[in-house]
Amino acid sequence: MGEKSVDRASLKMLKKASDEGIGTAWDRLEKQEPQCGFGLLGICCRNCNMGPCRIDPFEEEPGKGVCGATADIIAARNLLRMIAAGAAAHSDHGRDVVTTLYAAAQGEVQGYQIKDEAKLHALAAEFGVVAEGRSKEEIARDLAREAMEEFGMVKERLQFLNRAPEKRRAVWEKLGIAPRGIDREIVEALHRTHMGVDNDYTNITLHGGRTGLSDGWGGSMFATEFSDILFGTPRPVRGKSNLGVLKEDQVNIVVHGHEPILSEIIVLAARDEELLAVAREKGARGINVCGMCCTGNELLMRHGVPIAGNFLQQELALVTGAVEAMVVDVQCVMPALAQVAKCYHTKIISTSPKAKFPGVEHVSFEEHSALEIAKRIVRMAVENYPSRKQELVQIPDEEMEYMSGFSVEAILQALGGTLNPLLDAVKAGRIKGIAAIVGCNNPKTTQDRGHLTLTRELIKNDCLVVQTGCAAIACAKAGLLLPEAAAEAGPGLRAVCEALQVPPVLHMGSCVDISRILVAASAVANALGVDISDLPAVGAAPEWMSEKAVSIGTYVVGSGVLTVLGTVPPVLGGKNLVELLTKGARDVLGAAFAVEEDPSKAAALILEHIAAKRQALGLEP
Ligand code: BF8
Ligand code: SF4
Repeated sequence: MGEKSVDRASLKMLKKASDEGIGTAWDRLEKQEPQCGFGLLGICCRNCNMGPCRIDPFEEEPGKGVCGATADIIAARNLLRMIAAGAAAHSDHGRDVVTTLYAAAQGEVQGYQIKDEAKLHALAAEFGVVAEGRSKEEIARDLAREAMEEFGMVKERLQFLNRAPEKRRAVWEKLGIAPRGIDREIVEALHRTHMGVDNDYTNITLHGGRTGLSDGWGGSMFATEFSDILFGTPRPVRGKSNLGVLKEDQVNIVVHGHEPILSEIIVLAARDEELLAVAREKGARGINVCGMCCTGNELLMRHGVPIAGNFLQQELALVTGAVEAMVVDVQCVMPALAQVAKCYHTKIISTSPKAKFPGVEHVSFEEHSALEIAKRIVRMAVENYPSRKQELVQIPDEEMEYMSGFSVEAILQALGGTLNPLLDAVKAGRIKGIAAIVGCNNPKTTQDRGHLTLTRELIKNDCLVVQTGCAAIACAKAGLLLPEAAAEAGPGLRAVCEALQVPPVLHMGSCVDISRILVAASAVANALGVDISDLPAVGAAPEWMSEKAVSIGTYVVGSGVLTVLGTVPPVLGGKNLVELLTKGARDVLGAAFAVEEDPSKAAALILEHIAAKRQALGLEP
């Protein structure tokens, strides 16, 4: 195994974990190696009980499963199931936000309000909900009902598709991949991959495109837009990042997972005077709520709440010995946390009925008594403070300031209300192109190195970088989300950033907020009168690991943007499938996937692509 991380705080905690005999994801990966070759190539199938079947990639006569499935069919089915799981995760998160808005509109919940009325009205207009002469609650209720229908089979096309350029919508219609209903596409993906249904790898992959699009232009977009209505649309804000945000003399609560519905209310509860008084009684100077992973991104985007780290730091946060409670909901929450927590005083508190651990305290969170429950959770953390084992406490001093909160609305405001300054900069070549660098950490590759190397190479070459998810947290920790980081940018980008007082790397939110990037890309394409696939734009996921990332990559390619993956997806056993994903897709979608494990080479590939797109648009390369 190569170097584990480029993050000094992570390295310090890895050393501490090893001294204390605590295994982490890196150690468990080592124990898994060598990983199963069939699995890595995507050519094992257990979709029915005639199997499991696996295809020998070295046999001369191409192998088949018992049912006759070829390597391409098996790999395509496995890929579609990954996309469906990823789309389901994002969209079920979206559903919870829609349900919360509905309940808030009915006055049935504690602690939630309609914060962004302008967005509520904009969305009401978009969905044809009458707003005139009605209260915001009435509008929100009807809007939420409209959204609920988008998940099912009442409608024939997702409403948000209309945000895409006309040319892009025509591509989707022609290919028959315009999503109808969010849940419908996910269910159909499971149906098609059942034994003996869709036996054509191209047809299976096309539905993968439709399922992915139902995430990006559906479930994720609802998660983003409705969260903005409930919690406010992000505006530029500053805060601190990395494990150094944990406080030696305060009650540390880490909120980890994805949905802002829980974490927003925990932040509120932690300000409760009575709980603060109990904390002081227990000898703590205060209550310090920090984020982890995407729920942390939601909080930092809207409130500048400190973020303790990205995906591979969840265990390491516990290893500091200074976390009283880690409160988790759904997604990217490692089962290992329960084991690591046992070595310290930390309480893991699960809150979603969908996501429990054996032997871990569960406090079921539901929006109707949200504030009460949140206070109960915060109290549990506060009361745990005296149990801290001082001899095990070691908080790394790494801490870095960030600037975040770049919603599309905030970017527009920074530009002075119109896209023109950005378009002019792109046309004049001060900004060569725009790269969205997103996604996870993966112990198969050095933590944060892919994100940082690629980002630095691109800004140095005058590409504006937009980010979400764990990639954005990596850059926050490295100081790249500060206006001062423009010093690392090429002269053109640097001048633009200095004039606007913005960083060269814009943090646009959590992974569902990649929908913000779709909206921005559509706005730019519409302003130029072209398709998204004509733009000098790329997507990249240098360290991805999650099925959600597979869904994202699929809808980004489906939306017309080249997507460069830094860890190899499990499809290589399906040779024709690989051709389709990396070349064939280009002919029909105007974009495809590329895989490049070396971030410097990925940067070169991206810059070449951007230069070609600029030339095609008649701009200086
Ligand atoms: O949704 S980037 S490791 S935390 S999957 Fe998970 Fe990946 Fe992080 Fe956020 Ni996104
Ligand atoms: Fe084997 Fe076909 Fe069954 Fe898959 S669906 S396990 S390839 S028989």
